[in-house]
Formats: sequence, structure tokens, C-alpha cells
Amino acid sequence: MMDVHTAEFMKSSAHPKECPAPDFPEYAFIGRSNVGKSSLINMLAHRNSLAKISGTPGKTQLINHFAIDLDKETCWYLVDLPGFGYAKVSKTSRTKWQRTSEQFLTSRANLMCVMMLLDSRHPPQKVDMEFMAWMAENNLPFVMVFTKVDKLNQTERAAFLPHYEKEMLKQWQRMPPVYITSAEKGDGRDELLRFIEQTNALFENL
Ligand SMILES: Nc1nc2c(ncn2[C@@H]2O[C@H](COP(=O)(O)OP(=O)(O)OP(=O)(O)O)[C@@H](O)[C@H]2O)c(=O)[nH]1
Ligand SMILES: [Mg+2]
Repeated sequence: MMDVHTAEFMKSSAHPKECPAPDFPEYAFIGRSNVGKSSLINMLAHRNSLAKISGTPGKTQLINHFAIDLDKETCWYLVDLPGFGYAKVSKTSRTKWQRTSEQFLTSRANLMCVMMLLDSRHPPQKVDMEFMAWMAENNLPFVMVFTKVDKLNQTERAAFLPHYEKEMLKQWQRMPPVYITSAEKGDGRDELLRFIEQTNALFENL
């Protein structure tokens, strides 16, 4: 199976126009502040501090590109996007972040899939449901990535997905693909890398 050989920070961009050229397949990580976007990127890349992690939500305010295996033909990008829906930043700046992310997601020809991160400890949140509906309206392919499963006990671990599915199926005909992860323990890494490997193979044909 594919693994990550090199991982490096490429660029922070305040606007989609400033982003690296769309030369390689890329995967954007989106979700509420503190859901674990930066941690998951580090976990996939097997690097401790590639993407900045903080106990303070709202840390990632720019579009951050990371290049995996830049020296190889099989190069791909991970993109860390600003988190949305964090109550302690002003409403104006919150909508500005969301607009930046939305402009980014709808303007990248090389965007293969959005990784929609959801905290496995929390019941379905309105802002997440709305964001997934927005992606569907805009024909953006996405997968659901549940985070922090190491924080669940056995009972909670068995219950969270059926519970989420029940909520989703009120609005959706079927569930998008689901990945269950722990950045702490490495759960879901192989599955996500396999998905990325398979999806990268489609890039040439875009
Ligand atoms: N136990 C556990 N903690 C996690 C996991 N993933 C992230 N965390 C913690 O959750 C907090 C937020 O993680 P980040 O990766 O910074 O979250 P983020 O989504 O990038 O946050 P913003 O950049 O503010 O949008 C940090 O304290 C992490 O250590 C996980 O899988 N397990
Ligand atoms: Mg972050």
C-alpha cells in the first residue's frame, strides 16, 4: 500500500487565488474548529507538527497546503482549511473564513475529495448538516471522517454511527462513505491512505 515518504509545508494562502497551481490531486480537510483537522493531517503524514495544533480553537486561519512526496510523480496535496462555527471569534470574521473556504472548494480543478470532519463525541450539528447540504448542491464529492474515537468508550463507539446515520437519512438518500479515525491512536490511517491512493489514480483522467 501507498505510504507517505516525504511531507512538507508548501504555502499559506489568504485567498484561493494565491494557492499553489492545481498540478496535483488534493484533499481538503474541513470541519468545525477543534474537530481535529490539523491533527488528522499530521497523523496521515506521520509527522508530529506539520500542521499546527492548538488547544485554542480557531488556530488555522489560512488555507494551508502540504505536499506529500513532492519529489515523486505520485505527489498529492493535503489542505488544512480554517475551521468554521467557532463562537468566540467575531461573526464577521467567521463568515469571512467560511466564504474563503467555500470559494476555495468551488474553484480548485484538482480537488479530488473533501474530508468532512465530524467529532464522534457530538450528536449531529446543524452547521455540519448545512455544510454537507451545501457541498451536495455544489456537486463537491466528500467523505465523512469521524474524529477522536479514542475518547469514546465501547458503548459510545458502537452507538455514534447508527445515531448519525439515522439523522442523515432524514435528509439524504444514502450515507456518504464513512471513515472512523483517531489521530491519537492512528485508527483509520490505512483506510484513508488507501482511499487517497485509489482516488489519486483518477487524477490523470480529469
Ligand atoms: N484524544 C484525541 N484528541 C485529539 C484528536 N484529534 C485532535 N485532538 C485534540 O483536539 C484539539 C484540536 O485539534 P486540532 O487538530 O488543532 O483541531 P483543528 O480542527 O485543526 O482546529 P482549528 O485549527 O482551530 O480549526 C487538540 O487539543 C488535539 O490534540 C484525537 O484523535 N484524539
Ligand atoms: Mg487546525
